[in-house]
Amino acid sequence: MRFDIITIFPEMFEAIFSGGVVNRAVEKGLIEIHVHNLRDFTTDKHKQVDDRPYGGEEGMVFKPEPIFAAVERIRWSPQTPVYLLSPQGKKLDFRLAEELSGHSQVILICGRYEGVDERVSENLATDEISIGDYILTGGELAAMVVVDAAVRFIPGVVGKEDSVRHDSFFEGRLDYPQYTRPRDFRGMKVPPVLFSGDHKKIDAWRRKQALEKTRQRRPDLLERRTLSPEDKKRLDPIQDERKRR
Ligand code: 4FV
Repeated sequence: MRFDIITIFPEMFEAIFSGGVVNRAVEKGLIEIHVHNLRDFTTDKHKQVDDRPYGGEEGMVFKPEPIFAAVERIRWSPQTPVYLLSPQGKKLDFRLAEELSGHSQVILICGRYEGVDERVSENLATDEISIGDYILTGGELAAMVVVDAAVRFIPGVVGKEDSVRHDSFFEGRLDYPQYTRPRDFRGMKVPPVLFSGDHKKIDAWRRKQALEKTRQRRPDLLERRTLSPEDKKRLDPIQDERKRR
């Protein structure tokens, strides 16, 4: 799978993709990440990529010409999805991340300043993606998040395949608590069940904890999924316990 990223700050990506799982995946040839400088697709000697907004207003807007030129040069085929990172986009979640990982090429456009000429979104981009309801100074960080979330779905990128399939969100719940040594840190103890060696008990405890955390922090996730009778049973005592309090 190949990501092509269009930005005026290509150097921002060097650091991010020079280590960790993503870098290892590149070295293993499982993925390719190509970062393109938008200025290389300008035709004027000032390599102008932005201009003042029509209708007046502060700030600058990215011009359409360099972006269209870049995408038309980079794109392998009309099937290649082109995403503009913007706060107006559809929210990135694990489903969208997995969908992206299914393409052989994905192009990501990173905006800056007040945004990008609307004709890019209307006539060039397949869609827009947002990583959250806040305004960033540029689309670069959002593009990094998209790449990092998507590559985990590519076989061989994350050590234990099944760990992706068992990603908490896959199962519509948050993750269960994790602990490591020491068993007692400043009187804060690891739940004994976790070193009981009784894996049935451990799994049940983890499931209950995950459901409890999901109910407390992300009840919306529970609404979206049908709970198995076991999970229902696991949850109810918690409900009753809460009612008692
Ligand atoms: C953003 C987001 C985001 C908007 C103006 C870049 C900035 C500037 N991108 N999810 N939230 N982009 O805030 O993706 O051009």
